[in-house]
Amino acid sequence: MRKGRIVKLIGGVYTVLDEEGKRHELKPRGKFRHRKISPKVGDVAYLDEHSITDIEERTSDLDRPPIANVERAILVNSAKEPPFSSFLLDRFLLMIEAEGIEPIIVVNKVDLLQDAEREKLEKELAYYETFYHVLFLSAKTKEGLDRLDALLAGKVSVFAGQTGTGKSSILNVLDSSLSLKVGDISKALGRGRHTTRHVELVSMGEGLVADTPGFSKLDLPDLEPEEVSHHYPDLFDISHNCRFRGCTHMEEPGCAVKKAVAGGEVPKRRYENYRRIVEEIIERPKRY
Ligand SMILES: Nc1nc2c(ncn2[C@@H]2O[C@H](COP(=O)(O)OP(=O)(O)OP(=O)(O)O)[C@@H](O)[C@H]2O)c(=O)[nH]1
Ligand SMILES: [Mg+2]
Ligand SMILES: [Zn+2]
Repeated sequence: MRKGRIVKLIGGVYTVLDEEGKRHELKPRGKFRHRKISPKVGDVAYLDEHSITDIEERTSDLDRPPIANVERAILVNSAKEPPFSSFLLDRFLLMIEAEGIEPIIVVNKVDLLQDAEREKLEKELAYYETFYHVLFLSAKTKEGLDRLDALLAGKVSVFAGQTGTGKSSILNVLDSSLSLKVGDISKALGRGRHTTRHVELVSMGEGLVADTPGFSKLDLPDLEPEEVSHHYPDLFDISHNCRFRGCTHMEEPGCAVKKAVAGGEVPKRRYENYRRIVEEIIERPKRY
């Protein structure tokens, strides 16, 4: 049986790249309709002449953007236009961490910053560098792109982020033969329109990278309030010293996280973002 990787899905038609580098346009076999899962980009698929007959078990599985089996998520933020938001970054990190995928933080468009603005943003992100790769980039001046290129080598990665942050632009600089469509920023900001319309995996050196449509809103993963900090590398380490097991670090007495925030070890902003996320999880309707 032939095996390959699903690299694209448009209008119900899947493009599968087989092990010999040949592309096939296929539909899934009918049996997928009776199952809860349907194939998605990133899946390792088995195929016959006409259809996808089966897919392998996934090592990771994201719904937004819809992609399976990625090892790294390049979280593309922009320094300006749209403005940098640590709240969005923290939500993003939670979503990726909860799927067991390694996040890489990118701040694109640094060419738009004045020196003082840049200094301020670097300061704000210094804390994250303890736990993650943080890359300041410009698709325009090409600053920082070599470092990103090195992180993509030999891996399956996905570019994800708000619409208009420059995901497609960065990929175009990394590989000029891609010619991905790039948006008009004034339109993107005004109406939250996406330029990229589908998820597509492309070869990049020895690795694979997916460009994805940007989003304007980000769902939170299906977690209980006390589970949220398990996916924060910083808060999780500190939480071993909380008085109560299952501490949500909200109102409980003897909370080591709150103490660390008061002592300045954890930035206030990071904790405030955490609280907003937990509050949102507490308030959202239960899913069954
Ligand atoms: N100044 C500056 N502008 C940039 C940079 N990178 C991208 N842009 C501009 O930002 C706008 C959006 O870029 P895209 O690459 O289409 O953004 P995207 O993240 O792919 O957007 P979606 O496909 O809608 O999710 C375009 O007008 C780009 O020219 C950069 O480093 N500096
Ligand atoms: Mg795009
Ligand atoms: Zn606590």
